[in-house]
Amino acid sequence: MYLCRQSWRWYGPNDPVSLADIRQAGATDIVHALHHVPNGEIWRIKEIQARQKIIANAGLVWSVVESVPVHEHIKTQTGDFQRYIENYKESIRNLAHCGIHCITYNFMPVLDWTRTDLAYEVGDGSRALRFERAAFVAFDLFILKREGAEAEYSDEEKQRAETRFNEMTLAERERLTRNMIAGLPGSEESFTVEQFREALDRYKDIDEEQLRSNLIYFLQEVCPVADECGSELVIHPDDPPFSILGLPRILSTAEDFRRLIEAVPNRSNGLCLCTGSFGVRADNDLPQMMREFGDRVGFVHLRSTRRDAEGNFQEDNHLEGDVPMYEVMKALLELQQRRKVRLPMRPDHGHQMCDDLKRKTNPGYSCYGRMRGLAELRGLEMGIAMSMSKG
Ligand code: DNO
Repeated sequence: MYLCRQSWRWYGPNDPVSLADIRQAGATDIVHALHHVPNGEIWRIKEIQARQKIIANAGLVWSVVESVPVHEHIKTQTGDFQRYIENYKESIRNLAHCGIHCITYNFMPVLDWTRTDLAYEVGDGSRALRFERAAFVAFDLFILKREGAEAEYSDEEKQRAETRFNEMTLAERERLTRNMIAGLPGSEESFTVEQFREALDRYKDIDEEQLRSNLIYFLQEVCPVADECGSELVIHPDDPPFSILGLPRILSTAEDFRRLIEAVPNRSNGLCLCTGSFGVRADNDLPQMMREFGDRVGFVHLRSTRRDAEGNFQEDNHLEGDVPMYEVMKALLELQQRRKVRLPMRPDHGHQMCDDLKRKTNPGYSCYGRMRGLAELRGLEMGIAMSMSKG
């Protein structure tokens, strides 16, 4: 049987979850990035190898990069973007030289993933990441005071946001601001409110079609290099999978990815199928996406979210919530047998729980929650695999 490669995101030597912890959780593969290299600069072979060595010494293998960030100038096609594209090509070559062929990236303007609450207490006392619509709208209208924002929300939403904002203490407002713009783990960017307004401003003339065409241009440039290296560039979907703060978003649905592979059919143009991100939209049929894009899926993030009618969502335990994990896993196993490959998957996010509640952790990336997630996913995988192999 071709089973998943069980992987785990590690943030580097300062990550409170050590490589030894990860090994004990049962993962074999590491998902990692050179977070200290500034966005846009080349990842040098020596630096990649130094990290590989640390990881190998712990009995693990660095097999996926998450992420080589795409510089904002590439997304907006301004400034020195052509140089950043050349640098990106060089990083692809250097990683391939070191035997690393799976590279994750995203094309979300300004912000990477976004949540309003990083410690939302759920019923069992553990803490989850949450996106609360009213708090989000309150941030937009009353903290950021974005021009034109009012026109984008219904009267009911504005009312709810105002009530919510008035109820917040100063400390809560500050925390919300930090959560929104100070950069979640892996985001690589953080802002003050003023800088954030400037960053948004750079997109005022860039609509969805323009951003999509900039992404296509980028891929037309880098994919031939990745093809040549036998590497894959797997795009991570928008999180949340809809436009926020007036910014265009172009990888939120199956149709978005379909358009991308039609425009750039190169073998290396792949997908990081993140069930938690896509799963926030009820119109994303995840098992079907796994089947349809099976040949392009190079990396899988498994997690679940639970949404409600008001547009809030929170991260759920891996086998609960709105993501049909059994169907997703079955489709993933089927495609691996068909393609005769073992794809890396990682338990994505996890609640802050048990001893991690007493420690400082990277939001979403604490040890126990992910360990629980991986254990559940591994059991699910084995159950399905056994019943498949027995006919
Ligand atoms: C969040 C992550 C994202 C992801 C990037 C990929 O937990 O899944 O930050 O790494 O969007 O470029």
